[in-house]
Amino acid sequence: MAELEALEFGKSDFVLLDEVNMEQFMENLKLRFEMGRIYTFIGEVVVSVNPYREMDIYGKEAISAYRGRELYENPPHLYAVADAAYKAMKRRAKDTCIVISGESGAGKTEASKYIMQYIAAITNPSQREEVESVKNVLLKSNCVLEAFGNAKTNRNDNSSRFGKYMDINFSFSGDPTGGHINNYLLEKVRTFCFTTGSENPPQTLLESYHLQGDPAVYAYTKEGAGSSVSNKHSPQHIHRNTFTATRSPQHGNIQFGTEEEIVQVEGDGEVVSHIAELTSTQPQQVEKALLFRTVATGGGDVIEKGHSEQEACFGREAFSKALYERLFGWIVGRINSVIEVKDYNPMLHGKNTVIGVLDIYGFEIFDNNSFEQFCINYCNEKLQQLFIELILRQEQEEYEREGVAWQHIEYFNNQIIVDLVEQNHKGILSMLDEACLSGGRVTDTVCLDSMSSRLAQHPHYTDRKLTPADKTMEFQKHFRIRHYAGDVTYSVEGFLDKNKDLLFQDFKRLMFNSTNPVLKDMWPDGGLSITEVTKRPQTAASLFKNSIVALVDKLSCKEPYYVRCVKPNEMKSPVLFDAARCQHQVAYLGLLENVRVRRAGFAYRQGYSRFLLRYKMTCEYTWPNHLMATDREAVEAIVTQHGFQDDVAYGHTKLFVRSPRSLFSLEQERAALIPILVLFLQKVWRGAL
Ligand code: AOV
Ligand code: MG
Repeated sequence: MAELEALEFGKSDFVLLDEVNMEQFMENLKLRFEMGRIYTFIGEVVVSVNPYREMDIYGKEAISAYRGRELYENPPHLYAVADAAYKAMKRRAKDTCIVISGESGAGKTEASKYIMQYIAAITNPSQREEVESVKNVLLKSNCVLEAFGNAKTNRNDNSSRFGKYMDINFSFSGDPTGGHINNYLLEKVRTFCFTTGSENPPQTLLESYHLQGDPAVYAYTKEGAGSSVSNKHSPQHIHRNTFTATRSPQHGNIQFGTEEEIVQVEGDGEVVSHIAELTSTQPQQVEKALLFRTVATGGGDVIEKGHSEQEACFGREAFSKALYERLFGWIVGRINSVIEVKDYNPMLHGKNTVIGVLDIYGFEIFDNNSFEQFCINYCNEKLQQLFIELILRQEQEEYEREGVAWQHIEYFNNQIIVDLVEQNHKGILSMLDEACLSGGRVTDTVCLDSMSSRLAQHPHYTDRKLTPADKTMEFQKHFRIRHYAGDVTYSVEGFLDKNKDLLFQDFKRLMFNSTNPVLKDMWPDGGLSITEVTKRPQTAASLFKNSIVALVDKLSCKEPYYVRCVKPNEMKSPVLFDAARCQHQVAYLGLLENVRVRRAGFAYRQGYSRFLLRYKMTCEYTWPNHLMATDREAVEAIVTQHGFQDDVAYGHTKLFVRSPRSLFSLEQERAALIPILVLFLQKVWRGAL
């Protein structure tokens, strides 16, 4: 079947290209996109090009065509990868993960949803109620999370503004028993840099929140007013706007003024009392939290210090962001508490295995790149490192270790950029933290100057001031990193504040004292007194780094499957294949190297004894036991009997098989033999033989 595909729609696996070079790769990718074949394999990796139109390839028929089949039996599809990950998990009791990568708008989130749908569709054939309910929550949680965590950006109408890693737990019988969601770096700055669409929630709902339907009335939403979002995702957008309209805009409309050197909230107090009502707190307490902060003096006294106007504005914004972040975290926590595996007993239920699905924001280059883009792009560097680690390097190293003839393939190792960002003491993150912890004196530009002098020699770092042409005032606040995916110029403005991520304890206490138990629940740290609060809370960057390092650790102990998403054009067009843009992505995703490694390499490998255990029944010399000197010789006998001796290499401990088709024929023969064998054994047991 795959061969037929290849004739009509280009090569279904890039490994089958006549020659591995960029030209042929791109020609094949373009041809397939134009023929509506959006998926192509590189071995077990699926390359996906966003079709920007509805495709009739995800229905029930497709699901049953891929179910339980080998990767090469069907045309390339997300379902093939999902099935492979599922099979490995079920047959070999392996934890697996599916890593979906690609830039913003390339189709990662859509892919993750199809994968989840597939897994849901092929499990629990007996429709057991408790399994169905877990599946339901897993599938539907997406909609809730998107409603609160997605936004329209200039690159994607429905862009995920948070990273998501979902573990799905499976029972011994292969049915989902629960799961866990980790979310990463929610972009909370959008609570007041609002660029989303303008659909309105129902009027009655708005009124209950003391809101007007027109976003232009609110400081936090007026920027986005008038922009429209395509209706395709309407329900989600309504949820989203319900949220953004309910909490943040009120805050934005609080203005501060100074009278006789005392900072006050302007106006008649109406907005403050609305906020108090919505958060189930007292207006006086809201006002106090907005205008004062409690500080511990050196002598151990606790005093209240009035804010300057600027500090009050800063506090207000930090409070809006924190409300949003905590609400999002609370929602994720609620979902987790419903789907967490309960009453798990390994003795009773067997090994609990996991499939992880990672959908995390893609590499981002905007017109103005700030701290958020810096973190997102760092995360993508880490994932690329994992890809190199797992697919490219391990592969090469294994051939060398096993003594199998092998031609070394050159690839760009981005470790140097990862180090530039995260190395202790010497990396950018450490320098940012240093600046944040050194008190209020260090400004963004001072920090940039220090960074630039320390990193002047680094091949992937440029201080824009160094380029004579850029010596304008504006560029004095920028630095540039040569990422594996391209150059990105970051504006350092706001880096330190965003990294400190400071929220005055007074706001936490305010919310902790809310009479609404749900809100109170979101702010447990509000119960601490000012003297108990740690002096040096972790910075946003170090928290993020730790979470990404933990994520990479989690992924690296699982068997990985990859979906590499490509965005065909910037216009969201279903017909335009922007060759230059695509080629750039193919290059930085390392797809060509991936093909080379794959082609030079072997699709399948197995230790001799395990191979023997699985296939010895297919050969007269090895069944039921072989009499040869070593397992390796026995394996040679199987391979020779099946006639694919030219398709293999013998390593020190493992057999390497070049083409999966050889193995496939072996699998088929084994599958055909099993029923005969079972009959035979039954007869033996019954004493008939
Ligand atoms: P992303 O997750 O990779 O971006 P999405 O998965 O949100 O990108 O895809 C962007 C848009 O492309 C979707 O809203 C769909 O309109 C369209 N699209 C993607 N994949 C398909 C598909 N298989 N079939 C039909 N349409 C598709 V970001 O979240 O911005 O990095 O942070
Ligand atoms: Mg997304």
